[in-house]
Amino acid sequence: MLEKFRFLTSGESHGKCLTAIIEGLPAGLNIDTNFINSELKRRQQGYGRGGRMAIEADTAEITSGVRFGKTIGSPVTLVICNKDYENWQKIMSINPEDTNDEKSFTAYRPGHADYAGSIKYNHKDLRNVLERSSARKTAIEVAVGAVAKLFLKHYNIECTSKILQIGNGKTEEEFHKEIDKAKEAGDTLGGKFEITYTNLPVGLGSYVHWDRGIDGKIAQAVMSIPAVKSVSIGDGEDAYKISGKDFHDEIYCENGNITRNTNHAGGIEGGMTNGEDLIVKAVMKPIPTLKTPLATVDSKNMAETTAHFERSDTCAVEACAVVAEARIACVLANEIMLKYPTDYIE
Ligand code: EPS
Repeated sequence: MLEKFRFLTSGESHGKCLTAIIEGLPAGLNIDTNFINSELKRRQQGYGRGGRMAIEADTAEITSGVRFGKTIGSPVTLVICNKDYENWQKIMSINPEDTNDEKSFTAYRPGHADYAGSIKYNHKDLRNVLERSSARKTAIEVAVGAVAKLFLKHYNIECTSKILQIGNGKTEEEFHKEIDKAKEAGDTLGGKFEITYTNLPVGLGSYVHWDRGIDGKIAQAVMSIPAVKSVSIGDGEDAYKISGKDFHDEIYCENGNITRNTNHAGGIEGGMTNGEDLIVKAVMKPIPTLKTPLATVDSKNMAETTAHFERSDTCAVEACAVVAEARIACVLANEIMLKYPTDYIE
């Protein structure tokens, strides 16, 4: 769907590294590696994260496309090495002679990709599904999103995000209490967050075809983050209970400029940005890997059992918001490139 700012990522959760190749960046863009790494650090933080984050200190190495701090127009390659690979070399080996079942498992985890993924790719060992379906891959996506954010900064487009709710908690103190409670019970928690992008030009996206609406592109980008189950724009999730008179943002003129007193539309009308702040809300479901495992079936004999437990987080909503910022940055960078095509920037 991203026509101009394109990227592919690869890498397994406990494999050697995560890689991305980004294509479409103009030459001359300043690439601040400290910024990329600070975004990676943000993704690793948040109350409720688990053991893996204590092992990793994610940093991205740039191996192509940048010279003396600026893009040169060629594809940019980013690499994040998995520190934990040291402990998984034999288990994740690419050599057939190393075949072993040390970390194999066959009891599907409800809510995860295990069941459908094993049928789809004909895997007996669910480890083969877990490794790529893991949210670990969002690390490299955040690195790509950081590059997109650097591109957006060139146009003074900035981003903020906040957590709206975790469990029943609506303040930071309550979030922590809810997470502590869930952890004690061997349970997990999801939550709701909001991303805001400011200073967007009018007219990113289009109404002329169903696949060119920027709201649809953003929804796809955020919905496909592991564990995200709902995405809405502005007050979209409450729109069914508000009448037209109260929902739509009336238009005024101040010193020759269009102004509004409200932004229920979240900055998008007719599939296009309208110059107001872009507001995206999303809900992450509770992480499906549970210490107190749920009922399931063992694929090797179809016997009823309990799900496989893999080390996991209690809550990763803060990290999820950082990932959503990154995914939206990629959509916006693509739209800017479509609207203002250029081979270089100064
Ligand atoms: C994650 C890395 C993973 C998990 C988590 C997110 O590492 P590991 O499996 O070694 O603990 O901590 O992913 C999930 C819980 C999941 O269900 O996908 C990361 O880097 O964010």
